[in-house]
Amino acid sequence: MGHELATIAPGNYVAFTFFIGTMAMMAASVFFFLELNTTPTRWRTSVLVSGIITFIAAVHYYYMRSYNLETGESPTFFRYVDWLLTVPLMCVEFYLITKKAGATIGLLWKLIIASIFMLVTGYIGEAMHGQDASSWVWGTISSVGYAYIVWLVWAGDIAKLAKSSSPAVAAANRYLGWFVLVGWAIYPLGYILGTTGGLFGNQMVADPKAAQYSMDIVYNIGDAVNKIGFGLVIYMLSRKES
Ligand SMILES: *C/C=C(C)/C=C/C=C(C)/C=C/C1=C(C)CCCC1(C)C
Repeated sequence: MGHELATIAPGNYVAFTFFIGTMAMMAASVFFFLELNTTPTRWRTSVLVSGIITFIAAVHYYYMRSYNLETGESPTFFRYVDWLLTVPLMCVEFYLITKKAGATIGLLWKLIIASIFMLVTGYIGEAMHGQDASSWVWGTISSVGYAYIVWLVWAGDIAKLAKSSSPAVAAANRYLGWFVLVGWAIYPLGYILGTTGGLFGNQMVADPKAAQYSMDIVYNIGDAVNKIGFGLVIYMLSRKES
């Protein structure tokens, strides 16, 4: 095979969502970066981090799109590299909005370590055990890290600090909390769909290739909703409190 131009065939929804994902992440990054000019100083770092999150995703999506198009495979490794960079940055957003109310670096580390734990164990389950029954064990272990983040944001220190902060910060934390509780729950769903013959010994999707494809589509939707959604919540906060 020479170097032919890979094109997206009609009906190839996987490649199409990678393409749309690239565009959406790029557009969001341009928006957040350009809006920095008119963002009050206090919120500039937060909006900058929003732009960095979607920019990192845009670069990965650009790569994952061609990887998927040319190999027909899931870009699992680069998916997790993307998440390992962007999810800790989403944790930084929680720290930044509650910093004025007293959030410590120690609290930021709790969030970051929990997110890395969630992602590394998820990667082990997906990349090494995606075809066997122990994938559900890794998925469950990963969910412990996820549950801890949900708890910190809804009931733990982040929730307490946000409540003691301004009404705008408290409201932003609630919105972000919904993204973490509902938006992030999209990912374990993709994980279950992609686990061929592994989850509780059941095959969710009969064809291994179809299982992989549905997983990628679900992850791509999750990323667009969560990364851009997070950024917009932060952006709205920066406009409410100026
Ligand atoms: C921008 C990317 C984001 C917000 C990615 C979030 C990913 C997760 C919340 C993944 C969670 C998982 C579980 C809770 C169990 C199964 C394995 C994972 C890694 C898919």
